[in-house]
Amino acid sequence: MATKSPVIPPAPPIQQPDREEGGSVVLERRTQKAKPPQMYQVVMLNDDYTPMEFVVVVIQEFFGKDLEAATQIMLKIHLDGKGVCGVYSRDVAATKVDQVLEAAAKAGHPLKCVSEPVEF
Ligand code: TYC
Repeated sequence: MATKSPVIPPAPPIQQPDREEGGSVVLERRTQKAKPPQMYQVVMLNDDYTPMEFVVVVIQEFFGKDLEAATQIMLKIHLDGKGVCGVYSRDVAATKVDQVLEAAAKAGHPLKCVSEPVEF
């Protein structure tokens, strides 16, 4: 006696989510992208009195440079009249300026630096 195998009905087709023609989904573009924050460079100024060694130590201490990099920056300031020691957010740059001016005043040197917005 032959046994009949059960008849399995075909599975219904799987419903796909609605898509644009070509299968791509278009996301709405934002009208305006967020601007990156304005950055500030701390510029140190040359003078005739502050010892080179003091400037190198200050650049190492407050701008995280090694001896080699700090010496290069100091020499650039000495030769060109000014040089960038670092680039930071506005508040951090202002703090760096305060720290340098305080250290210089304490040591009796006229060393000056300023912070200015970075142009791009
Ligand atoms: N010109 C100074 C000198 O000959 C050295 C110096 C370098 C001073 C950089 C300030 O920001 C400065 N002793």
